[in-house]
Amino acid sequence: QSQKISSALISVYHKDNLEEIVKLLAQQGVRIYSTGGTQEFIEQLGIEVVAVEDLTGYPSILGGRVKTLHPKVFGGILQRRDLSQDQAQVAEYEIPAIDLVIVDLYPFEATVAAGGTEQEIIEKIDIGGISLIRAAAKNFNDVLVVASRDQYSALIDLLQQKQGFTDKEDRRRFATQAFDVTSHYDSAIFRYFSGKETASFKQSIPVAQTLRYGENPHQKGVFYGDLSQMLEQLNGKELSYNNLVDIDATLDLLDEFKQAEGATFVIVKHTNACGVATAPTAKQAYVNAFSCDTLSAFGGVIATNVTVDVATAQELNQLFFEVLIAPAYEPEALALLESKKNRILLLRKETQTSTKQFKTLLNGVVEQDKDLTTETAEHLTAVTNRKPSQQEIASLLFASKIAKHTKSNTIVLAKDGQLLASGVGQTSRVDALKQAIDKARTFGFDLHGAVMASDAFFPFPDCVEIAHAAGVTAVIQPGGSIKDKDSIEFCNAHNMAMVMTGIRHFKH
Ligand code: 93A
Repeated sequence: QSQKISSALISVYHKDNLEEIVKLLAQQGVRIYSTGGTQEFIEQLGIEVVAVEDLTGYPSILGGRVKTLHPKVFGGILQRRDLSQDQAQVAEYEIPAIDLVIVDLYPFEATVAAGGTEQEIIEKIDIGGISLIRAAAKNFNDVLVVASRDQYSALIDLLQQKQGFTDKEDRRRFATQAFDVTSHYDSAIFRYFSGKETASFKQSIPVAQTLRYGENPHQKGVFYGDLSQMLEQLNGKELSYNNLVDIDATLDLLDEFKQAEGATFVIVKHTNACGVATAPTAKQAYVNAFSCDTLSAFGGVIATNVTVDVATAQELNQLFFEVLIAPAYEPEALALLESKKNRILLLRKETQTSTKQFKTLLNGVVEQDKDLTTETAEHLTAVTNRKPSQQEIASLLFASKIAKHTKSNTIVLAKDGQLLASGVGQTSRVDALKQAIDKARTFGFDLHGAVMASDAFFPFPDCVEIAHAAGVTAVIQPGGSIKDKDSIEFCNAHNMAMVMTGIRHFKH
């Protein structure tokens, strides 16, 4: 309901832009109470103002630490105008109502940013001001609160438009902003005390680690989270921002492959796989993964789901890599690998990675469930006359796991538990396929009998045409294009097998 503002308490650190407001309030016959510095400022404008000391009957004490913290002030703000018990009490104790509270808090963050001493910073923790804001916001039913100078122009508009009256919606809107101000203020104090940064979105992550830098040396970087729950570092330098990004992508991909199906090695560069292989032994899996792209593997992040033995360590030692992650290392293998000081060796612990993903954009955060759907043989619908062989089905499922973790648009070519090549992050699917074929040839692979996986449907039959010409015999894709029929017809005419999954795996 509409209520007239009859009294206001103004306590502001910065006095700028206050003039217009107090003049307007004075014009509208509002009684103004104020703290020391603010009171002086208002008096200088020739406007009548009541000192808060005169209201409370107490001076400002402890060097200003206690100015407004008094029942006459908080009783004035928090009294419920429509509650007879409250009104009886304020009459008994002679507590006048306060209808408007304007506060500009002590500049805590600015004092920290300016490199103030501990004592200066502590003194800038506002106690009375923040309490005034919280009290007024709590009692938005009766009180209008202005918690920051950013809201001055909104206040002026409101005072002018409604001639000193406010509606409950107005007061609730201002209260909402007030709680934003107080929570931000207290978060800044927490950050200072804990010596840590906290995530800018409202998810409290207790542990933060300052990184040497972000993606590039001129960018600052912080990791919010507790890495020690997932990984134990056995050797090497401090993990960098880019290491963390790649390790995350590497583990997500590796987790697609179960140990029971054989030893798997994945090699990742810039979040995309440049080598993946599953084989009966760790050494064979590594050798096959490495042979996929012997150039890109240089400086990569490598992970395996089996113990690193001596034979595998000897192979690994011939490559310069950045990070190796394994569930276990044979002692002798570890000794061999540790001989190169800088290389980072990590022991994977048995922890689940989070099922949620966040990304900042447009000054906000988007959240989504992680893509945790993995195709199995039951997901596959054969849509061609020729059904894929058991061997092809195994390769198709293998390829689709890699495609799911590769930047879109992607095409993955694979055969018998080995990634042959992929096209990554292309703006067209045809480009992704051409890149994959070209790469496979560069590293000496014969694509005859290889399979192709696509993260999303084929809008035209061009991809199956090009794949067939390169030797590909079976294809896995979600399906769902209005031109699926054209791709299927081409496959039927050329003895290719195609399966559809109905599951798209964009990764942008
Ligand atoms: O030290 S305080 O936390 N103690 C108080 O009781 C109190 N009341 C208002 N600081 C307090 N304030 C703050 O004083 C306000 O938030 C504002 O920033 C400042 C205004 O003081 P002055 O009017 O004396 O310049």
